[in-house]
Amino acid sequence: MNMALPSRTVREIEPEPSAAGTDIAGLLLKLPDPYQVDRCRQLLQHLIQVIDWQHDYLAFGRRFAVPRVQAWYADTGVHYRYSNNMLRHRSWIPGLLSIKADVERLAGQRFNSVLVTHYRDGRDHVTWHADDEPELGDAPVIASLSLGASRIFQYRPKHGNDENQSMPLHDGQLLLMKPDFQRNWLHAVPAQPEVKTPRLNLTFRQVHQTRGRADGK
Ligand SMILES: O=C(O)CCC(=O)C(=O)O
Ligand SMILES: [Mn+2]
Repeated sequence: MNMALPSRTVREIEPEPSAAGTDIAGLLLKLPDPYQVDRCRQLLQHLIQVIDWQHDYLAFGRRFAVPRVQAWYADTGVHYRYSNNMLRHRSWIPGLLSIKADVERLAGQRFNSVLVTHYRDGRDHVTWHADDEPELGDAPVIASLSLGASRIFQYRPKHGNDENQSMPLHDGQLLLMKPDFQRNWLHAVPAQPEVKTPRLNLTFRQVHQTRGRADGK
């Protein structure tokens, strides 16, 4: 995860609808919503309860917290270093496996892992970064499902002085991030103190570099 400082003004861009979904500048694709509102509410409550949330990270021998809580579920032997913090490997649970199957069907892609992020309220956020770690391969496709509170998703080119762009991500929305998005752009979910309710974001990923360990941890 490469961090950069937030700044600059915000510009809304025009999405282009197509059969597969709504294309945004060839970088992002809004796929059809996988679930109705009631199902989204159920999933939000269920996942908040059953996920084995990680509240802090161990890096360079020190423990520290980030302004959100997260969990990493993946196939056995699949590991991922995120912002230099090794997330603890968790084995799939039924709730996440069934969402994965729905997301894979809509995205037309297979995934072997998911990073689940719990924004407990509008104070939780994630700063500018790209999900461009080598283990995601040269052409990472990431499917991002949002549940719960609507939050602003910002993005901007890695290089140059172009304006920030932004769009809201609402309850139940599924967004496909295409390879060029991670290669050439940064993204962030800024703090919105006025938001008082939780949001979950599930980013389904295909990790290529795996390490075999007998215990799968
Ligand atoms: O919460 C979101 O919509 C994005 C989260 C994100 O950027 C990530 O998990 O890498
Ligand atoms: Mn990201």
